[in-house]
Amino acid sequence: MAFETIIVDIEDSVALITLNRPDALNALNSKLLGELGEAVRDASRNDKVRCIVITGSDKAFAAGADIGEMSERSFVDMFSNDYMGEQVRNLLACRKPIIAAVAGYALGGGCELAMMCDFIIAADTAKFGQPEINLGVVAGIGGSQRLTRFVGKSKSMDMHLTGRFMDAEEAERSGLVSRVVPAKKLKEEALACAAKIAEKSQIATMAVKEAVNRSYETTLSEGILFERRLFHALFATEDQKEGMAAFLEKREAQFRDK
Ligand code: CO8
Repeated sequence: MAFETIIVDIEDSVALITLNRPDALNALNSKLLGELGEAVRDASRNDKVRCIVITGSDKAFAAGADIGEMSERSFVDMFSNDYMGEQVRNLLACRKPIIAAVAGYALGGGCELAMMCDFIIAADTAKFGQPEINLGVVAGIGGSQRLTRFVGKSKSMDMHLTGRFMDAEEAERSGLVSRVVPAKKLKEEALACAAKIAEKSQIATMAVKEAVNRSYETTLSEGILFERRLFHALFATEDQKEGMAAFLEKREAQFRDK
């Protein structure tokens, strides 16, 4: 399927989705977020795909929601049409792992999109921010909630209230990103990481995603119980038998997602 605002490349078991509105620093308009949701849904349904990478350009992962598209809208329009609600739900519905590979600006909705992915690999050029305050608004697709969980209240308040940017080093130190790599190697490192994940049992990677995400939604004891039940349940899979047998036989496991 051909898209206008993103490019999808599927190689082996990894789908690489590149945001592609270079003239607007990949600003997220309805078309782009709609196409991204469709591409992620297609990848979810494609048995060949086992991990997804979302990336942007060297200059910008995404510089936010498209200000030109939003500026003249009314409250009634935004509210009654639930602006961007459906597109975001499509992204979050994906059960396969999604890595955000971020170089350059990840601002506003761009930072929020990166945080909606399962983890973020940053280039040393990455700059994160929630500068909506400068436009007289607040974050709209999870920034105030997710950034606070990633970096804590004090730094999140600082970012949202001042609109300042955080560089890659600070983002790693604060727990926003999992690792920082040289900009030139970003795509290569993200794809290698995705390929490594793609080698695992898909039943187990889906279970990991559900378990870790549950930690944001529930109490510690409920989350730990949920995790233990998932752990027990995986003993019903052939992949658990294969994984443990392979370790004991000192060989590579051959997972079959069964
Ligand atoms: N929307 C629309 N166009 C943009 C955006 C944007 N967010 N960001 C950049 N552009 C465009 C510029 O207008 C410019 O276009 P043109 O060449 O036609 O004038 C082009 O991209 C290049 O940008 P600059 O010339 O400004 O490039 P600089 O290198 O000088 O500056 C910056 C780069 C610092 C990233 C600057 O462009 C900037 O500050 N951009 C806006 C950042 C911002 O405020 N982001 C938050 C937007 S609001 C938001 O994200 C709310 C999220 C929740 C909404 C819920 C639905 C998604």
